Amino acid sequence: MKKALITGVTGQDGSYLASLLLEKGYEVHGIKRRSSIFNTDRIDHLYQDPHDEDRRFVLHYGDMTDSSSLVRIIQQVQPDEIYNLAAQSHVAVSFEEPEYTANSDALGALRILEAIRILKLEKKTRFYQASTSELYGLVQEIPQRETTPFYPRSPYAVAKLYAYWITVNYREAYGMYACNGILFNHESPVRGETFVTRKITRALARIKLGLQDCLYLGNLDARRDWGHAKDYVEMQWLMLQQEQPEDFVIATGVQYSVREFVDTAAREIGIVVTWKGEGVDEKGYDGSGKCIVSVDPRYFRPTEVETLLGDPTKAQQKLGWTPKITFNELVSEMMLEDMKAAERDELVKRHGFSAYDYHE
Ligand code: NDP
Ligand code: GDR
Repeated sequence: MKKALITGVTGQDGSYLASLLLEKGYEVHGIKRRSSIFNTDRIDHLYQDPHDEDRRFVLHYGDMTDSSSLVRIIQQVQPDEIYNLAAQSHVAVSFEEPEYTANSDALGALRILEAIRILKLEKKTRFYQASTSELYGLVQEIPQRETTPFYPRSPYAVAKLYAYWITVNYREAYGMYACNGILFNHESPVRGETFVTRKITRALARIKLGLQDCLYLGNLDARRDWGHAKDYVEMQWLMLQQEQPEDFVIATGVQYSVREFVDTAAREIGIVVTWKGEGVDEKGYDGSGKCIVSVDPRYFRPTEVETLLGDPTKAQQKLGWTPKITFNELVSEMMLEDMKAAERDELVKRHGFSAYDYHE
């Protein structure tokens, strides 16, 4: 039975990848970090009792900033494959926490690669690095492909640039099977709530049910190539199954603006969007009960990535990979799940909890 180790297993991609690898018969180990509250919501459905001798899903405490924990876990697990998904992954937050972002996202990748080398696992353990379209930043070519020059535009992207090159360097220097997936934005119903897509679907659902009045956003004209996380983790696995390690762009090849995402999501639940500045007052509310979307400059970034559009030709030709889930299907699934969550919240707000419910 193959063993895989996933850093960032509690995140969006980690949860989809863990499911996929368990379906494929792997023994899956995940690294979670210590938190004062439960942080395993996305993988609770995969939980297996530690007393179960046949369990194939095991969690370990560790942190990307703590080499000793990483070496200990890798030594104990002796994985065939490591998927390095852990990161401070929010671009805007990286301007607030640049040093921490560099430590976890750049040096974190180095720590894993060094652990593989120190433990003499270079020939056994294959390594996947979660690289990103943010590397292209101020784009030098449209669409972006594997050969497009990088121009990172945030502390997050600069940290990921280091991780990208250290992965290439360990492949060349030590003959390791190490590769980069340069993934364009991918979303899902379990996308973090502060990324723009999930922020939009969550807010529109709550506005529809009267739980919230207004959705405040930053740059509405930013354009992204949005795919579905479920499709993209399949590619992460495929990249580690090739004869030779190589880097791949993973994208849909289609882009939309943030404004178009809002419109598509609003249409999905039949609400009308009123944009601030179009017949609304300075609070962004026109009193008509319509959905109000207002621009708040606090969400602008010091340096913005205006447009990203990937060219997935190499992945299509060499990995036989094409995304299955369309943009409209992605938005529809996210809207549906956030409507269900808002309906639950609205029910609680309307009826509250009673002692009777509690004891039942
Ligand atoms: P998430 O933010 O959903 O998940 C990040 C994961 O990393 C979480 O499990 C988080 O733990 C963990 N983590 C963060 N810091 C540390 C640390 N110091 N030590 C250990 N674990 C840590 O990201 P996604 O799942 O969306 O993305 C996965 C990876 O792919 C990331 O590296 C991201 O940068 C990259 N990427 C993502 C893209 C996307 O569109 N989603 C596109 C391109 C690249 P916790 O749950 O406790 O916060
Ligand atoms: P991104 O994703 O920065 O591309 O990084 P995000 O969803 O945060 O932003 C996409 C675009 O939307 C604009 N935007 C807003 N963004 C947020 N978060 N909140 C807002 O209110 C808002 N309004 C407009 C942003 O300015 C930006 O242009 C994601 C992460 O998953 C990274 O880890 C990953 O590497 C890249 O995708 C590929």
